[in-house]
Amino acid sequence: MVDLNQTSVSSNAIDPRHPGVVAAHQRLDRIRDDILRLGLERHVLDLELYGYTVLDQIKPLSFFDDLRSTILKLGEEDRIAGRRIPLAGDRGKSYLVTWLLARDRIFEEAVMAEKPLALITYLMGESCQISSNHGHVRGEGDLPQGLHADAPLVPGPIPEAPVASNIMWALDDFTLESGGTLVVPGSHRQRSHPPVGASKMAVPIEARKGSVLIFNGNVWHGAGARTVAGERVGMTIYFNRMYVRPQEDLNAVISDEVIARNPPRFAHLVGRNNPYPAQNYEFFNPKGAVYFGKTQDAKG
Ligand SMILES: O=C(O)CCC(=O)C(=O)O
Ligand SMILES: [Fe+2]
Repeated sequence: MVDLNQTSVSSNAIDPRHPGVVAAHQRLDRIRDDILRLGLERHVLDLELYGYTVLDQIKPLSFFDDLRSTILKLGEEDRIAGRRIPLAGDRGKSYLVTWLLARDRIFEEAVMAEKPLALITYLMGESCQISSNHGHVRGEGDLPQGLHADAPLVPGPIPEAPVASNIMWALDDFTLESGGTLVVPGSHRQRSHPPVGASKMAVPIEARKGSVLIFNGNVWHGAGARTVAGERVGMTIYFNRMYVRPQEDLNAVISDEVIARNPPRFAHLVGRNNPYPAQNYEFFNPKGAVYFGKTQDAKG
């Protein structure tokens, strides 16, 4: 039994549990301990009830400014190189800036920010990995993004344990007018892609610049239309389970030097330990062997 009240257990009692069961219970304890230590209980309740939550000011505002200016600088480099990715057609103003984690050191600090990562771990388990790290620049006058669940290529009914979940850093104010993210509260329980007309149920997430949004990937959401001048910049760190193919092959481009300067979990997050794909005529990557059992547990 998990010791929910943290009362002491007699030290010479023989634990009848299978070691795999002990490990699964210890995983739950670690997730719970982190949530309590970081004071995130209310956010867990939000995630359960609504499928998303908003964290305030987990870093100084200057860090959000630095992320924003770095994303805009990289987006400009993409434009000059002729590879900028439009989000609302060639005539639209909105665009995506991709592969951020591989392009500037500042994004490593964002990825390892403790509170959002603890909430993602609550949703996705300890073994989850980064699928992509994107800047989302929304300009005035473009149509809203279609509502969707972050479960691309997955046929419904989508799994209850989300295949992906997202952290969205609000690098500008998120409001209805600014083109903030729209969401259908509680829709993560439907386990489906949004039906036609779901946008009539959507509300804007109101979040000041300096906030960080966490979404269960099963919640129906999408960028709203910006109706005021200027740009809304957001940054996603998008996580998936180990069995999902990542949007960006970060493992292939992140060097051992970058791995060495970060906490141990970083290596796992970028895919160093994924059992697949095998290399060098092996059956699977041996570093990933340990995950075969535990990833079948939603929190594993
Ligand atoms: O930009 C946004 O507000 C949402 C982006 C999003 O949900 C996505 O690209 O999957
Ligand atoms: Fe999304």
